[in-house]
Amino acid sequence: MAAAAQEKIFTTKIETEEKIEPKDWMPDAYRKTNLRQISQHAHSEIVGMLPEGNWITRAPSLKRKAILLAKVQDEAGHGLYLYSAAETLGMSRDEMINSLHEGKAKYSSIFNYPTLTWADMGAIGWLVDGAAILNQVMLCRTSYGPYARAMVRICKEESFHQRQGFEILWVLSNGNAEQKAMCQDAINRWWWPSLMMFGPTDSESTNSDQSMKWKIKRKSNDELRQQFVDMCVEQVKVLGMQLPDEKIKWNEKRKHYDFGEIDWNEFWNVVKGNGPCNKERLAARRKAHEEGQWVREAAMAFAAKRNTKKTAA
Ligand code: FAQ
Repeated sequence: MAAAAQEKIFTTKIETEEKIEPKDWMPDAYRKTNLRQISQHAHSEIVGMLPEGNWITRAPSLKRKAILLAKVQDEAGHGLYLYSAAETLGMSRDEMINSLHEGKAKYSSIFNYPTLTWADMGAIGWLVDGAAILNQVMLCRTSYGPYARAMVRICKEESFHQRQGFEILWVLSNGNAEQKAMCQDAINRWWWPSLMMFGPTDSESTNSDQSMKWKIKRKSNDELRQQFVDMCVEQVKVLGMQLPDEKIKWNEKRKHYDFGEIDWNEFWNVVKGNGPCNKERLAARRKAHEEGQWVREAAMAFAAKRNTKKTAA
């Protein structure tokens, strides 16, 4: 079929909300943008296991340990669904993982901050998973079929993650003076980095225009960030805590909360690899990958043996 005719079918599918599937013709740039975003998203899930994994052995009770363990395992699962979705676009998982380990691929800036106290587990669940959900609910309707379907299941699990985080903070906020202070301190440290998760402001977002036209993204970075601020301002009241921004104020005209300026220098510094934990995170990922080599080899040998038996039968 002629290129123009193929492009017409693709454009019509986008316009009529029909999903683009792996075997469909798609423009190269559409393939590349999806691959970039989905693989970055997968890397974020996998690197995102590290800050919380740090607290599994130090969780304050067996129940908290079991919940945190389940949450961190969920993140691994999310990474796997997303790597599988990205593989349908023609890049192998090995290539994606090498690119992460070589420091070439991006992952969310948020995971380059340290987890200093138990309250950070609450703040990550409430704020980080909360921000992730807003973005991911929109992605359940993204135009690339495998990505949209992966997001449906991920969102269900993320909403459990968010609630468990809020509950950790709720317990601390009803505790003694030290626990209340720990809760406030975690909110103070995670608030601004969580706002940065939505990406640069719309005027600086290089990919947004095209991604919105292709319906990969359905809402802009600033729209989602505003939705997040509006949601958190109400939720923090339940905790009896404060968001660390004196400029938060209801704007009757906009029907949204105004908020202070994000430190974009900090954001770009972290994205470029110079955040508080970037080097530590990549070193931990590389080490885990190297130490897991024998597991991958054993799994491959087992699969090959099973296949030989099936062929012989
Ligand atoms: N960090 O033109 P835009 C989670 C980069 S999952 C690092 O606006 P785009 C679950 C961006 O890649 C969290 N880099 O880009 C969990 C681009 O660079 P490039 C992850 C960032 O793609 C919870 C450049 O800046 N979620 O948390 C960031 O249109 C708890 C220009 O930006 C997703 O990945 C950033 N924050 O919009 C796990 C969702 N923001 O690639 C464990 C899917 C921007 O041109 C524990 N991704 N950059 O070199 C998206 O929705 C989009 O990719 C955005 C960025 C919204 C993140």
